[in-house]
Amino acid sequence: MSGCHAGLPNGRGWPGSSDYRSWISGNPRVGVDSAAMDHPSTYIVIPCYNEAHRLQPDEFSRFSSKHGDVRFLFVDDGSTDDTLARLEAMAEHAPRTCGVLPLASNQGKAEAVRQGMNRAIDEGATYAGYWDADLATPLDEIPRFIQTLDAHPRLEALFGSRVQLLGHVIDRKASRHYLGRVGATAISITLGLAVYDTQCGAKLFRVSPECKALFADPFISGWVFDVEIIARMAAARRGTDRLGPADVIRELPLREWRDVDGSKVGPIDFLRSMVGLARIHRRYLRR
Ligand SMILES: Nc1nc2c(ncn2[C@@H]2O[C@H](COP(=O)(O)OP(=O)(O)OP(=O)(O)O)[C@@H](O)[C@H]2O)c(=O)[nH]1
Ligand SMILES: [Mg+2]
Repeated sequence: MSGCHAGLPNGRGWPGSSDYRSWISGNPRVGVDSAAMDHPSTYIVIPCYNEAHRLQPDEFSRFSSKHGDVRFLFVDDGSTDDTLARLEAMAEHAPRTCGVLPLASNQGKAEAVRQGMNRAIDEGATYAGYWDADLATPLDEIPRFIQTLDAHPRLEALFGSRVQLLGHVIDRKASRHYLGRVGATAISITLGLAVYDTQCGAKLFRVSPECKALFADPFISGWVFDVEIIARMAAARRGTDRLGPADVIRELPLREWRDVDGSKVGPIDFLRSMVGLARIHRRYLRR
């Protein structure tokens, strides 16, 4: 049997099936080594919309050859190019570490990530997160995310953060950087939280009932759905004795991040994001 099936309609045959479950619990018939079985299973959702030209199958297979405990779940968001065919080929080539969840139509990154996270959680992931398909954040950062969640049981989520520090390579166009800083300041004020970078496409969550709730309902904010996740967490914990987002989310400064050409996010999305922020404030943060 294979761990993942590629591109079957409605995820049919995807590892929700009972034989997949036996795979993740270490069915000896499929030869999963015991080290991989003992380690928490991490799912990384990769939202893909018309990514045929930016996908780097070799990079995924290089990473997987070293880290068989990390599973990639590619969500094809109704792409109109060859993305789905390319993803299916990857999953066929590496069924233990790659799977494809095809969405029938384009629904936007937020919904694609949400669908992927729900699938990962349903499949029994211990940690689940998402990563941009352009690999602006290299896959080699993933193990550090896993190790940090392993080492700090109090933490519920890790957000990759693009901070330029000596010895780190953060290669970002100046215009994107400065616009990003304006947006980040608005976000920080809206949340009332000293967060530096909510918009980096590299995040990992500890799966729990609360994590499940964070992704249960469609987001109302479009591209700033990452901010909405924090706002949902804040709203759920307000008035309880539980620690707030500042104590359970940590930003992890990335050692490497490089802008990759072909971004689909433009200035109009910046304006839409500001509207999204206002919606988030109204729905979750106004007291
Ligand atoms: N599902 C979905 N994903 C999208 C859509 N547009 C972009 N994405 C995905 O979102 C991720 C980020 O998209 P990019 O176009 O690289 O965004 P970016 O402008 O580079 O954003 P930064 O990397 O944060 O600067 C990629 O994995 C895309 O495939 C969309 O309409 N739907
Ligand atoms: Mg990008």
